[in-house]
Amino acid sequence: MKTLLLIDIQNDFMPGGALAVSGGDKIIPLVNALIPQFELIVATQDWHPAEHGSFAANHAGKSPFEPIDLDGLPQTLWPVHCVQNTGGALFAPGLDTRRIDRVFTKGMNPRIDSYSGFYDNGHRASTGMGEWLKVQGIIELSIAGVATDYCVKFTVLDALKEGFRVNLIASACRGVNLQLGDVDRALAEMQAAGAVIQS
Ligand code: VGL
Ligand code: ZN
Repeated sequence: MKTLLLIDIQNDFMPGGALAVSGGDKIIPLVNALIPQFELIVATQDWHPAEHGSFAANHAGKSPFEPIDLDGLPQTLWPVHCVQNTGGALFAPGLDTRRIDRVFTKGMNPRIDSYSGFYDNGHRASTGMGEWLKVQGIIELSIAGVATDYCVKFTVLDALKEGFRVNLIASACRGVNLQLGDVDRALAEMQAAGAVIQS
């Protein structure tokens, strides 16, 4: 079954959002045009509690984008974003959500971040998405969304580790580029791990 996996296409990652990804809104018409080409549509949502440990605001004296240690793992601190049941966590306006068959949320445990749609950053807990996709008989995923250099990248790398064939639809992804070149490096890393990078 041709399957499209949409990563974190949420208000807070769109221009004007709390953790805006430059050009994030440009992917929406492309994603809407892709949807009719697929039989199964799965989406992830970054879905943090307000007290999440990835938020700089929850660490006295720390600022967004600073590195810290969070429960033994390196963590980049972020602005407060995608808080459960707030407008910033909603799917971006204009995204055609009618054919989304299943949504997997991630990032609910305040002690650990979860960039991948499959596992938290320590591979300590699964979201259930990989198991569910396998039960559906899915062997190949086409992936689009934000951010190329964080949640898209870690989802792609986990999908490959889980044995899925992966097509990354690069034109329908945008990244943060905290450091110049991060998106290009992420694309190279995904390709080296076995993803097919489609424009
Ligand atoms: C993301 C940083 C923090 C993403 C989520 O969706 O790429 N990035 N939380
Ligand atoms: Zn997040």
